[in-house]
Amino acid sequence: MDTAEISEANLVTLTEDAHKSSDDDLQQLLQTLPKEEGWSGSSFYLYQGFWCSARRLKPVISFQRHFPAVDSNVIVASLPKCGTTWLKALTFSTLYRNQFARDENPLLNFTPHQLVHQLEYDVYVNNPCPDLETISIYKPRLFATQVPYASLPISIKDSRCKIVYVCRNPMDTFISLWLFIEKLQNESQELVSLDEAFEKFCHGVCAFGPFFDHGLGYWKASQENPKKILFLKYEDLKEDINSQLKHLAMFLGVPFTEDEEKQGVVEEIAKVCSFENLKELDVNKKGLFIPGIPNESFFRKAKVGDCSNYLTPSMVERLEKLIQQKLDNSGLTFKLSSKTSKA
Ligand code: PAP
Repeated sequence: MDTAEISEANLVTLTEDAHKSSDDDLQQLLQTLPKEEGWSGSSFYLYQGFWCSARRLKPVISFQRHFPAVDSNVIVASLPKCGTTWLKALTFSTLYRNQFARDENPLLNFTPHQLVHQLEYDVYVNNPCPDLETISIYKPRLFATQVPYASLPISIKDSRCKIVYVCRNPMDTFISLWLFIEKLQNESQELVSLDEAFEKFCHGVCAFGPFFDHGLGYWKASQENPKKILFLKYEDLKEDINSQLKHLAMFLGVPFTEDEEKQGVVEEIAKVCSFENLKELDVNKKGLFIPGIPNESFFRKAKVGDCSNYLTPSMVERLEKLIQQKLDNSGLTFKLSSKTSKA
């Protein structure tokens, strides 16, 4: 059975199952799901067509079931290692720029992940119905998710809330993810080899993957509803952050005024959110995101094309073929260093 078939079959029974979130129900549900070994010893389960660890599934289901999206909400969406940290910083700084003094951006003292909460991690992890009022003091409320478009809560799709998605070329995403997991590996975990991880990635087995399904889900939705979903690419942000920021502000309904542009507000936001700035801030150099994951692990090299230092020519060829196959006629393309990969 391929991923699509499994997904179809699961959707019917699992939406019902999603209404039960006790641990017993979760265990029962897990037994019905296709299972694969993950990259570092724990298993991934195929839930509604995407791969998810058992630990993550419970908050995902609570999020699906209980998140009460309202029209003013903004959701930042991504796959791990596609630019989540950067997009959180950019969206936060753009959306709330009139709520703090220009030289007092909260990013100077808090990590992007502390300022923009991840729905299926910190928001729903301990409580199926958290009080969202107390989670963020800023309005309109801004949250983040890695759940694929097809599996987002109905309230997000039915309301007029906006989604900003960031995608990254799969080669750099794979290497960034691999190096992140490798660095955090501890003795109790069994990390697969780079070759094995690559096989898994190509078969779609990575957190919230398959990679291509995730990107294409948001891509198609953004094509159908461009006022609701803005699709950004990491490589474009790297290439011209100022115009991407203006685009983002316009999409969010808070365009930069002429005065702001003259005063250099766009450049200021780009600079505060830049890799070079964030990486050197004490708040990002010290402390833990969650136990076992230091804040500094979200800042590595931030280079487009760094994958070429790790992937063999045959791996590159295989991914290029996959890109062609998966993105065929979709209109979605990726920049892999200087060249653009077209479907
Ligand atoms: P997450 O999904 O687990 O939160 P995410 O932020 O998407 O991680 O990915 C981290 C990548 O973004 C790292 O890429 P690298 O491994 O290729 O270096 C990290 O360096 C990069 N990154 C983090 N912050 C920024 C930033 N401000 N600008 C550009 N890239 C960044």
